[in-house]
Amino acid sequence: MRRATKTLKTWRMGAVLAIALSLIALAGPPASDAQEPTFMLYLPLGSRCGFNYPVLWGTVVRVIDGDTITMDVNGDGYEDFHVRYVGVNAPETNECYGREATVFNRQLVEGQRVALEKDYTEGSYGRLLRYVYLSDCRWVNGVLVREGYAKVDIPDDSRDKRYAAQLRTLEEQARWERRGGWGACGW
Ligand SMILES: [Ca+2]
Repeated sequence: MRRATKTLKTWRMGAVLAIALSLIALAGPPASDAQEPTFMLYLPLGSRCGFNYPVLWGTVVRVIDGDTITMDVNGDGYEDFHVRYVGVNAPETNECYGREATVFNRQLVEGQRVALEKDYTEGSYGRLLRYVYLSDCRWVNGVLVREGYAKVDIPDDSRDKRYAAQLRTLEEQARWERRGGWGACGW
């Protein structure tokens, strides 16, 4: 009788342990911060960016429009090339919300130190296609889409689809909330 009780207790403890272990297995390993920040729109200033791909740091010299900037990467203050944000398209300055997009982009990045990440396409000489991150880790391409200053622009035959799903999710949120051009221009 006594022995049976003890066996039952041992069995129970074993079961509890097995359940606990399987729960830990389901939860997976703790998330590494190296995997997340590329999709973060608003990380607190000073947080570390954990980039998944190589980036090139530089300073934004000039904002051309809602999706194009010029960069100084060798530190002499003069622009070295243009960067076109990849995966997104902001309205032209003569189109609805084009002026607003330019102003917003300027407030966001002009004079800022930013990191550039390439997807598949380099871009043509002097005009590189890149994802852009602020030093506080905000993802510029994503912010523009999320706030309704740009739409996702990834043609079917594009090879630059690394963050297509994330961009489309952000666009859906912007459209749902009628942000920026979605409300003002009936995109
Ligand atoms: Ca330069």
